[in-house]
Amino acid sequence: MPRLFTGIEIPADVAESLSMLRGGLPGARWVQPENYHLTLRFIGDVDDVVAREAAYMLGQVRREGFELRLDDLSAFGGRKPRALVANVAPSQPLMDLQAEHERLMRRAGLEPEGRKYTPHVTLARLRDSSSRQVAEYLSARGMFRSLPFQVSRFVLFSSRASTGGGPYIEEAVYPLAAYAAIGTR
Ligand code: 3AM
Repeated sequence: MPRLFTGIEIPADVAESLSMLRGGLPGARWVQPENYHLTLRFIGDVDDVVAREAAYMLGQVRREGFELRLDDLSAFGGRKPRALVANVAPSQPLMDLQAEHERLMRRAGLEPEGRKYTPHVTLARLRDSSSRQVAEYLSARGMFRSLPFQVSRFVLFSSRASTGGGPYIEEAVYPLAAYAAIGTR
């Protein structure tokens, strides 16, 4: 059974700036820069019929590309930190695209995602890092802000069955349209 999720790729120059943040946090397992991604909708372990239905549904998306920027770092998990992440500057087109993925995946037969969507790029998974070590790391790194980048497609990724994690495979790629013709405003 493939383990699937939809997401957005991180361009090489942004990935390089994120990779500079690796190191300096005990207990962190750093994500390989080629595996950085922005998850839109976790699908999970599904059979081939559901996987094909999901892939077909995603092909129905008709949206324009948009710009994103990563803005600031934080940790998920509070007192028991489990991930170090880069946050995404607020983007309505991103939230709209994510909401459409949610609707389409329900129509493909998946259970609703119970968790609120918090866009992020995971930089490290944390096993034994204390909240204090994370706070020290974050204050030492100061403010992180990426260059803006254009999102012109999204991807149906598979990860290792059951366990998740990279390397991720691009099962299908879905273009977002170029900006609408000049002169329509
Ligand atoms: O984007 P990141 O790497 O933070 O944590 C998993 C990973 O997130 C998440 O899906 C992404 C691709 O594997 N994930 C794993 N299990 C999940 C679940 N049960 C999950 N997201 C929601 N529900």
